[in-house]
Amino acid sequence: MQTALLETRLGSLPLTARGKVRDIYSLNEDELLFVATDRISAFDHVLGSGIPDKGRILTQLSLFWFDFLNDIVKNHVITAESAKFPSVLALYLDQLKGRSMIVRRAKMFPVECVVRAYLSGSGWKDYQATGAVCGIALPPGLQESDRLPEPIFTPAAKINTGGHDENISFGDVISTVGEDNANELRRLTLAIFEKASKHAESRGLILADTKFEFGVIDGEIVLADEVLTPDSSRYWPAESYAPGGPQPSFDKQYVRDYLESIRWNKQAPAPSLPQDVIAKTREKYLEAFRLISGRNEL
Ligand code: Q0Q
Repeated sequence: MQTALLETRLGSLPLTARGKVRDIYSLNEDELLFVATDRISAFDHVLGSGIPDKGRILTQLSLFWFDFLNDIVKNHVITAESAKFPSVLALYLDQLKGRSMIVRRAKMFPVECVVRAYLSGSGWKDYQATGAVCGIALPPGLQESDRLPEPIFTPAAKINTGGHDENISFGDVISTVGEDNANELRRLTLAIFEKASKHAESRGLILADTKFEFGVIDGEIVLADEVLTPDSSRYWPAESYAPGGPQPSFDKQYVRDYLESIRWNKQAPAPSLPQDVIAKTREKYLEAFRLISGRNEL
């Protein structure tokens, strides 16, 4: 079994941000290096084992989607071809190849642009408590995982890098970024989702919800961060869809089932995974890439 890259070490390159799975380094005042490790998180914890090639697979998936959505919105990617990386990265290409991209530094909106076509996760929790999500009233009597009458924009504010985000109203978005930007973020979020979910559906996958991050480059709103990966989206296998309860995750179900089987109390330190769960989960990421991109090779 290949080894998983759990941590990047890029010498003196300044680390800008470290998420659960991705690390961002500053190359210069206009460019950042975005690296996707093989870390995997479940129940808001980074697990003790990585999934070999997960970072490469999800990076290639993001790149597919950025290109697929180019007719709707520009993005922050400069290049993902390591042969074009600056010489300062020459020593680290073995860590970076296929799992990193150089992006334009953007002025990021402090809003997680979430869109939901199905009732799940925090949306289901808010609906059970209030009959609404982010102030959007929904029909009574919906069950968990029900398809919504139409996809809804359900923004969130980042509380801190580690924890949960908090669902906010569209009015809160207006207060944060102004009315024009709020309308444009919602418009772009819904337009991107419509095109992406139709493509996913044509490949046998339900795109239940996803999260976009946008920024401004040269006065223009661009799509940033990662896009439509299983880490930022809920993908369900269409053939097993059955509303009335939680759906099997396309990519993390083996992990979740294992963690339930050992009765993990969902407190740190998060357990490691057995080899067969790692191998099967790697296969699911490859399957998602092949299904969505139509390509067999990374
Ligand atoms: C930027 N992030 C997110 C993050 C930790 C991602 C900073 N083009 C950009 C981007 C992007 N994308 C960012 N800043 C300036 N220009 C994105 C929240 C944090 C790991 C991965 N943080």
